[in-house]
Amino acid sequence: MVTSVGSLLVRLVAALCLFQYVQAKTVTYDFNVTWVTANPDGLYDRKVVGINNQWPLPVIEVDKGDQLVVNMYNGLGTHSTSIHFHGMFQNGTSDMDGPSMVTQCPVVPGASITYNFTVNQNGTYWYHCHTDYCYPDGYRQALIVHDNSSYFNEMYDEEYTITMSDWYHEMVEDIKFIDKTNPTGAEPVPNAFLFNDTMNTSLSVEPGKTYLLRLANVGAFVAQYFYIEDHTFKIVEIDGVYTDPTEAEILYIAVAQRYAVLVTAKNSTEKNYPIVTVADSELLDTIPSNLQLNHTNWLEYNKDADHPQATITVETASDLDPFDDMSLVPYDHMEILPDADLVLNLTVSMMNLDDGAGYAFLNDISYTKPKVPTLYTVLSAGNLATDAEVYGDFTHSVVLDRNQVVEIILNNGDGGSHPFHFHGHNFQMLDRAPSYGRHFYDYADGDPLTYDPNNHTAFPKYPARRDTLVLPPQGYFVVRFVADNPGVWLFHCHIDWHLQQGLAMTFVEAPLQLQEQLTVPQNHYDVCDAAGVQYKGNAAGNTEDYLDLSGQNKQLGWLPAGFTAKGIVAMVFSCVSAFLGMAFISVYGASGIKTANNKKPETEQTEGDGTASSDS
Ligand SMILES: *[C@@H]1O[C@H](CO)[C@@H](O)[C@H](O)[C@H]1NC(C)=O
Ligand SMILES: *[C@@H]1O[C@H](CO)[C@@H](O)[C@H](O)[C@H]1NC(C)=O
Ligand SMILES: *[C@@H]1O[C@H](CO)[C@@H](O)[C@H](O)[C@H]1NC(C)=O
Ligand SMILES: *[C@@H]1O[C@H](CO)[C@@H](O)[C@H](O)[C@H]1NC(C)=O
Ligand SMILES: *[C@@H]1O[C@H](CO)[C@@H](O)[C@H](O)[C@H]1NC(C)=O
Ligand SMILES: *[C@@H]1O[C@H](CO)[C@@H](O)[C@H](O)[C@H]1NC(C)=O
Ligand SMILES: *[C@@H]1O[C@H](CO)[C@@H](O)[C@H](O)[C@H]1NC(C)=O
Ligand SMILES: *[C@@H]1O[C@H](CO)[C@@H](O)[C@H](O)[C@H]1NC(C)=O
Ligand SMILES: *[C@@H]1O[C@H](CO)[C@@H](O)[C@H](O)[C@H]1NC(C)=O
Ligand SMILES: *[C@@H]1O[C@H](CO)[C@@H](O)[C@H](O)[C@H]1NC(C)=O
Ligand SMILES: *[C@@H]1O[C@H](CO)[C@@H](O)[C@H](O)[C@H]1NC(C)=O
Ligand SMILES: [Cu+2]
Repeated sequence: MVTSVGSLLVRLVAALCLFQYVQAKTVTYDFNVTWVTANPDGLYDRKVVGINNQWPLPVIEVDKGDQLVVNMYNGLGTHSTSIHFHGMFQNGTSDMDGPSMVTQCPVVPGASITYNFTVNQNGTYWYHCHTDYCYPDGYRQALIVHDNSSYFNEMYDEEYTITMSDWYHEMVEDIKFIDKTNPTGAEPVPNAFLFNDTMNTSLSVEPGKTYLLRLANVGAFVAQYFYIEDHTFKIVEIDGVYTDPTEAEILYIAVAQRYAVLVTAKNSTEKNYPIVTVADSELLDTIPSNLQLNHTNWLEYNKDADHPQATITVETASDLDPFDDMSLVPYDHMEILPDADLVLNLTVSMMNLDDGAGYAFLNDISYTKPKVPTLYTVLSAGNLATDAEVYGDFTHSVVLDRNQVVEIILNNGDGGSHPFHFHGHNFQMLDRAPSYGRHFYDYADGDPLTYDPNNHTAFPKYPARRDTLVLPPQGYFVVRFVADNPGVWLFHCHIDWHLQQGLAMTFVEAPLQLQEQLTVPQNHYDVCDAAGVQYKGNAAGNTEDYLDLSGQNKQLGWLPAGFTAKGIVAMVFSCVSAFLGMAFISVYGASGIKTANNKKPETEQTEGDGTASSDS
């Protein structure tokens, strides 16, 4: 329930605590979510999602160990919503994770929900809407977990939180994207790029002091390069994982990724230095002449001195050689996990379905939301919760046993890069090809690389971990994690357009333990009642026979033989680069054209020895 709403109200309630040094407290935010008008790029007034009549939205700030309570009232009138706290493991509170139809029902206009969970992590996170692709409309902001016992706590004087993002003038709903008029699935090109939800700003610094910069790309689509002219910095955290301090000059920050870096100011106050962000134009199908890809903000030593524009020394972003996050070492030196109990071999592809529009697939499945949120299917299915069938064919659910070591091989059969995010976990990054740098895009139009378990680069002893990892164009990555967090967790591309096209799957982790552990608060079920969404039953809403999926939501049919020339041309065009030299693509291609039903292809997975079976 929203009790007091108006201005942002943060109530701090110190909890009774037996331990002298532990000061866990409850931090409460009341969010009244309504439309407001904003013009952060100085080009266009638009409607954005505001909180308590404000935009930019409030940064959520807590200390490690705090209980975070967010009371959200949906005052949008027209749109449903929900909040995902990106990077929070929600260990024991999977119901607080936020994605609609995965762990909760959509919060319809006029309804309220309370999120309430313990924050047992440190570092730089963010929150955003996770219903119907609404965060590009402004519903996103940083979430900082302060930790004054971090190893770098004594190494800096002050900290700054900075978001960067792409920016659209149109509302998401007004952008024609999944549409037969856009058969190639070309992503909407942003109108601008923002630096902390504005432009042309300065971070004031004092000589000799060291600053912790918390950087978060809260955009919907475009990655950005980041550097500060004449300054290097030390990376100390990625996606909430402390790293050994590692010097870097240029970062490549994909959407949803975060970096915390230490920058030491020079001793002289004569000059101000450009903080440069460059949008990765390789991601854009077209670059309108009026789109400013690079931006200068300033490390300001002297506000009366000149604020010079960046001296871009290279012509295009692809010539910038960014720091390769695979080479970072977590500060805790957690060793590589043992060989996996379960290996999933997944391939990303983009194809057209029979409406002529472009969709995205993991092993031929384009995520399609179920009729009952998957978490609620777990909680109502009894022992059948361990049977992936009950979650339906198009949520692409994989059931994990408690504490299994899981390895994901993700091959990219597409010429675009995809920042993949895993809810509820971070993963160990074992291998990726090609690596960041000048050759990152070499394969976009050429022969794809596929991961060969018998011939790969040596895995690191202490692999870097993060919750969002970029899958290179026609390359691959390999990650591992332990299924030690009972819950329902989405694994998806964080380009919001690709999520909308179905580039997602679901991990149902330790469902029987989850049934024992979790009690969903009544207000979450009330949200379902308000939305008219069932909270019992299988993916098709069947509460009698959980193995009967008739009536489930399905992805559209494959392109039938003899589909209009326009459709075929579109499909061939969109897939042409992926076809080259890829044996499995001929199978996909053929099945795509010849079959017109919704038969689910087998998902490749095997137990045990690290090899995965091929298509059956
Ligand atoms: C939310 O804010 C709107 C606009 O200021 C106001 O009309 C409405 O009463 C508020 N709702 C609640 C529940 O406070
Ligand atoms: C930032 O500065 C540029 C260049 O001077 C200008 O074109 C742009 O309008 C400014 N943006 C804002 C939001 O003030
Ligand atoms: C939040 O959860 C804690 C722990 O379960 C509980 O004690 C507390 O009452 C809850 N607070 C709210 C506002 O729901
Ligand atoms: C660290 O943070 C806790 C909780 O906010 C606070 O009680 C404590 O005084 C802080 N310690 C230092 C050394 O700043
Ligand atoms: C949070 O920080 C503390 C102290 O620096 C550290 O011991 C702990 O492992 C960190 N927790 C996580 C989840 O990173
Ligand atoms: C970035 O914006 C947030 C929200 O408005 C603000 O709290 C923060 O101080 C800003 N950061 C800087 C470096 O100005
Ligand atoms: C700045 O001055 C301090 C103290 O004189 C010195 O230790 C430090 O090396 C200087 N830093 C730089 C970057 O010159
Ligand atoms: C960056 O800006 C400079 C000067 O404003 C311009 O000449 C250059 O083409 C821009 N580069 C990119 C990649 O946009
Ligand atoms: C192993 O991979 C490397 C690098 O991709 C390649 O050059 C080499 O031919 C491969 N070796 C075998 C035996 O396949
Ligand atoms: C979740 O909590 C359990 C029990 O405290 C712990 O063993 C596990 O490592 C945690 N998992 C994550 C992802 O935080
Ligand atoms: C993964 O699947 C693809 C497509 O079916 C196949 O080409 C590849 O060999 C498989 N990789 C492994 C490690 O099984
Ligand atoms: Cu993607």
